[in-house]
Amino acid sequence: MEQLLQEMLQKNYGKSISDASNEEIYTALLCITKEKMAGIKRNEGNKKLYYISAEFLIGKLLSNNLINLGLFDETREVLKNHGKDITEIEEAELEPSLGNGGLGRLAACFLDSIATLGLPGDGVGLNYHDGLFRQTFVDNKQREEKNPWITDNSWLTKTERHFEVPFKDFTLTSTMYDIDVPGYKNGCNKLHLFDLDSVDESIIHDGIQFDKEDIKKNLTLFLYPDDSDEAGQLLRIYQQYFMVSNAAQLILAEAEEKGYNLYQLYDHVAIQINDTHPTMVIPELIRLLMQRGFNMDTAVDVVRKTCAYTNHTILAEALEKWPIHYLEKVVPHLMPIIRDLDARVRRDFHDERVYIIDNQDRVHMAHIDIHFGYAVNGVAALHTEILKESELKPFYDIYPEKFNNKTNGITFRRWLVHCNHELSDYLADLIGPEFMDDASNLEKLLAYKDDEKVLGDLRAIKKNAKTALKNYLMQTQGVEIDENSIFDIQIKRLHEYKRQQMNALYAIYKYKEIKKGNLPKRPITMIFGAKAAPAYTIAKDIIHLILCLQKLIENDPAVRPYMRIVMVENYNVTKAEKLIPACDISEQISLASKEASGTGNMKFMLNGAVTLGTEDGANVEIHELVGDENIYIFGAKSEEVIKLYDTAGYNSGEIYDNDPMIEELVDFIISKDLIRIGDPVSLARLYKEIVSKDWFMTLLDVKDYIQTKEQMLEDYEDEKTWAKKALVNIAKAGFFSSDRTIREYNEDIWHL
Ligand code: F55
Repeated sequence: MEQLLQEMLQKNYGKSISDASNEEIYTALLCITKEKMAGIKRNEGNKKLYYISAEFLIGKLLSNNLINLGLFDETREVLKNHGKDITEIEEAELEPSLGNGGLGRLAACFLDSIATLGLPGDGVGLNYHDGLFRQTFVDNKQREEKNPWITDNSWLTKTERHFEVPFKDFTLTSTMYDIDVPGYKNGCNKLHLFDLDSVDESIIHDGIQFDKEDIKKNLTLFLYPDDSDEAGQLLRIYQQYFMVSNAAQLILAEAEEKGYNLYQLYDHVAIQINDTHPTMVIPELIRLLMQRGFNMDTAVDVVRKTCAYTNHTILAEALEKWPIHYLEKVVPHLMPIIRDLDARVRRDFHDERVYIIDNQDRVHMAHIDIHFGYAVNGVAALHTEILKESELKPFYDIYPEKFNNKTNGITFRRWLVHCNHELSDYLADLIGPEFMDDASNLEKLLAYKDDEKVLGDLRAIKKNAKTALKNYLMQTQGVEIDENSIFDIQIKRLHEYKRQQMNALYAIYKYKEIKKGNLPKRPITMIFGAKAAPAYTIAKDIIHLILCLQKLIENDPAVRPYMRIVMVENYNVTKAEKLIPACDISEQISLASKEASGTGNMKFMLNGAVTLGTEDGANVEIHELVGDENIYIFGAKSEEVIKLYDTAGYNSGEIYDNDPMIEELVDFIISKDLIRIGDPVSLARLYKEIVSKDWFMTLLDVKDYIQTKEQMLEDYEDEKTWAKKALVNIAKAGFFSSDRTIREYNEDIWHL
């Protein structure tokens, strides 16, 4: 590596390693790594997976690629010998924000595991130039700005592949860009990102505003920020069709190049549809096969044996239903096929709940996937049960054999080895490095459960990570936190069902206790990180509340020494990598039944944090694995919640009226103390939402939540017992390796 780097820097800049800037070294390492990846073998086989996803939240790639290529330690050493620090060099890399949150990050973890297991499988998505917006805070509110990441030298490689994508009023020619995905000690796959040459970043103005109708200039500018903005919905359909038409054409082109018989496409190709965003690949493939001479019945049959669908949510508002007239405006040539598919369903099943086109002329995308794919999976055990028993019950009754669970996972290369070198090096010394190849080996750690030396070492590693985070927050946001305080962290998209507002009510509780003189034994640092969809008003109000509370405490010398709130600006993968190793308490407090899985919960436990959570999503499985002693569970169970919804039995106003403590906490949102700092309109809107609606039942669980969190803070003081909990969490995290998840996908669904 030393010689390669020297030569590259000499050639490009005429400089030595010691003289080169961090940016120059980063660029040189990027070029070297790309060349290495081009040289390793591609994963091949008789059957290949195409993982189609509107989002791939890949994060920065330099370190991860070096780790997977087995070059990381050497590179770090070489740099160190020349007075350079690899973590500072990584700062020069821009993070591509090609995802909203969990769904996009899952796709990225999956690509890593697919390559690592040596399976032939490529990702297919879009090359958003500005990704998801960059978040800044101005006047205690979120502001959105563009988030460019593509530079002259990047991980993208422009290819010679182009396809014609037909829309109603014009046809667009695509260009395919590739990013190499090296497996850990294994071969390479690719992430194919489609783009349009005519996209024009200069049409963006005032943050993230642009002409939504100028499709040729805007198609791949931004990632759809998971919002309800109607003006953006047509653009979203343009994006989706552009993605899947390219994917379908690529799949057929590769199959034809290999000489496969398209009538047996399913022997050579599996297509995974990541949520309903790529659903139009089904009618598009049917259309393309019919262009090649298939009759409709045969095309439907072949496509049905090729496509599988993953569901990531039961929230009704997140299940895509496109009005027919939207589709007619963008892709009229798909409508006859979609109508034909609907007619087939109506012919075979006399139950309007499973029709593709409903009586309001809307196309239910998930229904297409379930009828015309061969597998449907949820992303955690509880989630899959809810799909089978309630949300998708009519479909489960028809196709029980299609339904299966695939509990999510995370790649340990990024979420342990890369983000927490100290812990992973320590574990490798203590229990041997085998856990890197087979994560279940982490259980060997259980042998040290009562070993005081090991427990002390784990505490010291946590403390170092907390100090590193303290320094990072000082440098990036100018806030100073106390590394001896308890770090309590909630980082995830801002959504009412994830209940950041409940955590804020805890902050109000704690603030008032401190004001009353009930001082905690140890200070607490409450850290939040979350972006809100630009059109999601209440989510933005919750951010505003948290930022106002942060200010209030900052300016109160009587409270500040005992509690702090830090809202991290522009939460993203890079920030997650710094926050997660430093966490003591992992906040996973969604309303039971609403969080399909969660994957942050897995990252935290792997890094020795203890979960404070509801029995929701994968928390249920974490609970089963670590046992009652090593997790803090509170709140209503999912059956109870589902019943409350079914019977309209929840009334937040009643709870508020009858519980003086809750009333006091909620009233604080519109107190003089906060109104003085914040925007009265925003705070009043949030207050009203909670007392008159509270759709995600914050007030149902808030007391149990506060009590459980208080218990946790008390238990933290028994350092040894706490360290033991941390150890058990690390030891039991192996199940949540995405290598396990992908093995299951392959055994049960893909058969590569
Ligand atoms: C993005 C765009 C649209 Cl239009 C709708 C939803 C999303 C999105 O980001 N969803 C998402 O992240 N879902 C999450 O998927 C994770 C991976 O399966 C789960 O762990 C998590 O529970 C779920 O909310």
